[in-house]
Amino acid sequence: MRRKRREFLRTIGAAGLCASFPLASWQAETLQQRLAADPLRPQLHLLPAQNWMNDPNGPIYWKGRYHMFFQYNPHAAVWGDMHWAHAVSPDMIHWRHLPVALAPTPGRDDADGCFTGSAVNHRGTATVIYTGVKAATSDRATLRDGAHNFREVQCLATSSDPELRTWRKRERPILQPPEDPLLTGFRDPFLWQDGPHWYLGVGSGQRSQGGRVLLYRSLNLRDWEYLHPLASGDWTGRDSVNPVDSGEMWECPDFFPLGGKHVLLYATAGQVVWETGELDPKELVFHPQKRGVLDHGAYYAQKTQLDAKGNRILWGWIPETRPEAEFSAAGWAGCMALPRVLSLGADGSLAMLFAPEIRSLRAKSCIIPPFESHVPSALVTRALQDVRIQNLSGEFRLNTKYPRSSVTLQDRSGPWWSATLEPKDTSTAKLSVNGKTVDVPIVHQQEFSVHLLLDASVVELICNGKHAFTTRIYRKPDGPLRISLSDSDLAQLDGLEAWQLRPISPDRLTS
Ligand code: DQQ
Repeated sequence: MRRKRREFLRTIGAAGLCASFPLASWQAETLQQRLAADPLRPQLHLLPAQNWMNDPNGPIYWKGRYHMFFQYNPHAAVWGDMHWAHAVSPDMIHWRHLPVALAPTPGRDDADGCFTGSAVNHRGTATVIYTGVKAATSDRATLRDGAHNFREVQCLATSSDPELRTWRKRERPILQPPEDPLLTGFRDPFLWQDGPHWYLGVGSGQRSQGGRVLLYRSLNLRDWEYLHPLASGDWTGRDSVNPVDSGEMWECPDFFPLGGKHVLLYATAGQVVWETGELDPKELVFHPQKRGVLDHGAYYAQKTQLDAKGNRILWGWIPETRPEAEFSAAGWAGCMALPRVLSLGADGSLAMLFAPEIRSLRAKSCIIPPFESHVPSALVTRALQDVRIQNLSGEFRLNTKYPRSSVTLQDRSGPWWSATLEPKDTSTAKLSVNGKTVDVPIVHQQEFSVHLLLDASVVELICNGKHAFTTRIYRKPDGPLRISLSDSDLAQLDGLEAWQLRPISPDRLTS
């Protein structure tokens, strides 16, 4: 079905009909106008000019510019026919779209999709390794999720132009999947280099056992030797047709050194998991010591890169949480999370902050410094009345005292977003965001620090520099957003900053 559609588009394109057919340009124009006026469409987050996107792919700092590739369906605002879209940025915030970097090649091993992968600098040449998929019979398929039977292989492409606009695919895959009837998948490669060797990890798993990262080694990125699993996890015990839903398959693994430890990230059962621990340098096996959830909300298929200063930057896909019929009709789906800087917390857990580059978007501000006990609450209440965020495009930072803290943002129609933190026991607190509650670990908690970035239907929250919770809200704004605190919350408040944020493009089409 998808193939037929592509062939049809190629045929009419070749006949020159696309350019001269007035209905096509009229339709494109109205879709653009509709997207530019859609108040739910983000204005600060990277997303394609129209249609569907998912995972970040191969982010790389190359010749002074940040390049981001991402999973993209050029035909519709639903998942399918995966291409690698491409955007470039001077600062990881302001993006310019470039032509699609990778498209499936009919007849080849990536005929049904160029899935997720990574980009590296190999002896001065930009090189991507990605998963190619092609429909296969069930016995040859490695991806069997109930809807598709795909055989997954790892493919390589290189670019020699400075803007990475054009990519040359190697004709044959560089890696075939292991012959293993229990294998639950074989995709989403990541790489690291150590001396003359390249190491490649591939997301995988075993039926009724759990997710795995399979480790390979090479000197030239083309010829690979299988070593063993770098890391292994546990099955949830639930039966599911799609092994990703039951923790039997790990998608989008990533592995890197951080603060004297190693960090493993993987996506499974609808969440991204982080593990910090030690890499045994001889055995090349990862031993996790701590584990947590990277973001408790709408956040998946993470990927990291090093920025120009050597910081470990986290990217992720923010999916839609509304029904498919709604986002498909809207003409766009998904966006890229804003960059976050990762670090290792004092207790060995993963910590994160929004990348400082985001500050370049700040416009009008309202700052209420940390209060002295003698500041009359009437003054604070009056100052809070000045906080008005227009067009759902703003940033908030506030501190409130533990144990119980709550904050609400509201427009004329009532509460729009709210978060509460309250103790559960001595080592755990309950964090609730818009009615969804999760347990988060706490250590000697004194304060609740909230850092919030809101952009149309997306709210990214980082709480206490550790606990992230991304929310989607599909209610159109009714007037400016204001902050609302009860008298008891006001008594707990200990400083607040709010900024109106500037869009990254004038028309919500990103750039
Ligand atoms: N998305 C890609 C896969 C990956 C999944 C396909 C995770 O490579 O496993 O679009 O969202």
